[in-house]
Amino acid sequence: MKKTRMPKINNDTIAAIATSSGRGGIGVVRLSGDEALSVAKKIFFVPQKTNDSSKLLQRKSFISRKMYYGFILNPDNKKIIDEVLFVYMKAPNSYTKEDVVEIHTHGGSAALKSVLNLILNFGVKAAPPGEFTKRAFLNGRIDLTQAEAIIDIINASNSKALYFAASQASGSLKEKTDKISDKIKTVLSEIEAAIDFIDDLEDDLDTAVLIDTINKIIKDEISPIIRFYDDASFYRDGYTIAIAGRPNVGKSSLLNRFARSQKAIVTDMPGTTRDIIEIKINLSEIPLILADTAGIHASENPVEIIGIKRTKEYLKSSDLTLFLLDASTPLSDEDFKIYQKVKAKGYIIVINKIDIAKPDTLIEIKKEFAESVIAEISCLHNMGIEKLESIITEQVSEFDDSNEHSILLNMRQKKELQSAAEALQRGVAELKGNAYPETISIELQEALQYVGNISGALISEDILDRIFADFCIGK
Ligand SMILES: Nc1nc2c(ncn2[C@@H]2O[C@H](COP(=O)(O)OP(=O)(O)O)[C@@H](O)[C@H]2O)c(=O)[nH]1
Ligand SMILES: [Mg+2]
Repeated sequence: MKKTRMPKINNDTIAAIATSSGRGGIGVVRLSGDEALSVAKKIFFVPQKTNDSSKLLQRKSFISRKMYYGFILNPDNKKIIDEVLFVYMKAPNSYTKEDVVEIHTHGGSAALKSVLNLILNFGVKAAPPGEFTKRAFLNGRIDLTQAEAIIDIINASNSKALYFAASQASGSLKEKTDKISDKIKTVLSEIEAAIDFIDDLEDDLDTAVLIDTINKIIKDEISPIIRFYDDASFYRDGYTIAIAGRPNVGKSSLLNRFARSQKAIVTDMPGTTRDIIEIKINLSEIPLILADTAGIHASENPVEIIGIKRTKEYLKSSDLTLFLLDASTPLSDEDFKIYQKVKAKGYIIVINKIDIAKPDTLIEIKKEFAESVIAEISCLHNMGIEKLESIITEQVSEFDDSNEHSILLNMRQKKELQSAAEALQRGVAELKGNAYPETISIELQEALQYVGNISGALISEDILDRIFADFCIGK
């Protein structure tokens, strides 16, 4: 496998607005690089007396990590742009390990942009997305798993995602991959020792023990983390729940109840909903994507037919279905047809309109779906919704996310781990076939490289660029 040297750091001084756009109490402009302080100093002025902006002076020296109060002035016309706080963080004690200056302005975009423009006029470069964190990585302050965890912290939409991202930012994944690497290295050293001394692998190497050790690395260390990615990826991406049922059972009404607003049109006319309407909510800190769908029935209307086709596709891809039935009308063939589509995956039977339920229908439904989880609700009168929410939460959070393998990988990290496992499997096959130790060694080295890619020990520049392109500007 091609090994690449660590990319070089570009030493230009960079600057960006680090806070998100829009109005806010404060906003931060951040600079990093050799010229950060010398440039920022040119536009920062402090009052001679507290609360008196009539006499402003340029400050010559700054103590690292001390907050200074003052004003940003346009150096050309000496007009005040904003009242700010100013902090200088001397290398290497900063986010990037370079000299960093942060200017805390008021949070309107005009103030922030004006300050940034002044800085850029001095030849400072506008930072591309992720450039600050990339420098933190290239300067060795954090490894790649920590850098990627910072994106996840920024993107976290719920406390669980935040928890996993924060534990990764403090090094949990790095610890894990180091452990896996160490185990591979132990096997590798035995095989490499054999390269120099023997011709016949079987005589001198305990092949059975080595095979067993490698299999254990795959089974006990790598596979559980990959499995956790598959099971828990909804913490990152959201858990998709389709609301399905025949026309007029109250699907759109239920979506609106979850949304706590009128997202979907509700009428007493069957076939109102044609497009799939998705909303995102957090239920007990689990991010859910709920989808209102077109009522499934035999329709002649070409638009509705397209909607029904989309609904059927959505049902196949969603994680869970809320299968709605109407307590006020007897079960129909349509209900059973939909049930056939729904039952292959996780579903909850939701009986709606219990405010106008027909006792016979209720009994019939409960008998028919005796084996299923059933919730009774009235969308119209907001009854049973909280109970339904807790049933959903129970179903979704059934799996264990508290063991040592509970590390929420991203797609890139998962692929590297998978490739490592495949390389190890090839190693096992070769051990079984009594291949030359050199050949087996190559597979194990490849596995090591893949594991190493996760923390970024040896990684190419284009992969790095792709990773950091996912960041926001100013981070
Ligand atoms: N009585 C009663 N009517 C309801 C309830 N939920 C929905 N409806 C009514 O049923 C009709 C169809 O509702 P809608 O949400 O559009 O159903 P959809 O076609 O499945 O999306 C509307 O007139 C709603 O007001 C309920 O719990 N009780
Ligand atoms: Mg509808």
